[in-house]
Amino acid sequence: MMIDNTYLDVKPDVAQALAEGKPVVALESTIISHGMPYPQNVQTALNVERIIRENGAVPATIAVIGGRLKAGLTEEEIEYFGKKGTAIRKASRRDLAMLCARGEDGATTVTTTMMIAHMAGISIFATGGIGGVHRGAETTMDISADLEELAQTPVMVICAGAKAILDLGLTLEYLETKGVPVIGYGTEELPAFYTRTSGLKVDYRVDSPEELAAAFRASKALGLRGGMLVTNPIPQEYAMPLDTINAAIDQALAECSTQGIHGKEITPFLLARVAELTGGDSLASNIRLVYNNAALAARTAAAFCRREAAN
Ligand code: PSU
Ligand code: MN
Repeated sequence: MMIDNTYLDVKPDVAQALAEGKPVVALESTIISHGMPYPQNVQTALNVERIIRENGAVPATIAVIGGRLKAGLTEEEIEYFGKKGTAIRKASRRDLAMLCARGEDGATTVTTTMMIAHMAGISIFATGGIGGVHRGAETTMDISADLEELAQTPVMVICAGAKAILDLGLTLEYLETKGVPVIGYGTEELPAFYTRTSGLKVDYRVDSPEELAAAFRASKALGLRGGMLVTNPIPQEYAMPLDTINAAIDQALAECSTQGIHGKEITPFLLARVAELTGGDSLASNIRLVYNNAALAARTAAAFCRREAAN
């Protein structure tokens, strides 16, 4: 499982858990540096790690520090990422080799977190939302590298769906083309991050961590290359009113185009604007859904380890 990688540093507690066949959950760092303001980002990242431990798994927050691919960060490193924020380069697949060669820092997106998790031998990854096909992609070709990574890297990504800043229908079409199963946890509908519903159907509904583990085990046993996308709806009590969130998204999208924002800046810009326009409410919802995903990921990782041990 573990591959020889001179650029990879697996944190000792993570390495030990992996060696003993114990559950580990990967976490991304772009959500810390680019997805939330300081100090809530650091507080959230540390709470997520605690929740994962409470649910029986070892957390491995993933990042690039000084050109090293880190599978597992210390508290100090999480604090460093949270403070430095958007001054850290958002690192996608295309950035990894340059960062390693130059000894630089990078905040890992869903794409690079999946890559580094896989290099370290970690199968389950929890986050908030994934990137996808942007609205207007038929002319801009703005499609997140996250979708390509899901197509080629065997890691299960547990998220709360994708934000409606994206074209969710096209995102599902793209995932279908790429052979990525989209699973609803306790739901038949694709959740849209702040809301539990989107009006779009997922491929499968699953109701327990054991079922998720069984599906992922089958995917691996079949030698399928890609990942699986689990969409876990935000708990009802933290969901946002649809009108509020849609109004903020429409305004953020309009500003994005009038200000000529492009490339990898688009997603962080939209996320930050939606958060500002909805006041603290969307940040509070965002934090809660990440906690919810972390708990499910830890329980799924535990079920996956039990299943691997039985085989
Ligand atoms: N969507 C969110 N929150 C996030 C991101 C997306 O709701 O924090 C981040 C993730 O790191 C994701 C990345 O992998 O943005 C996608 O960026 P892009 O659209 O540039 O591929
Ligand atoms: Mn993009």
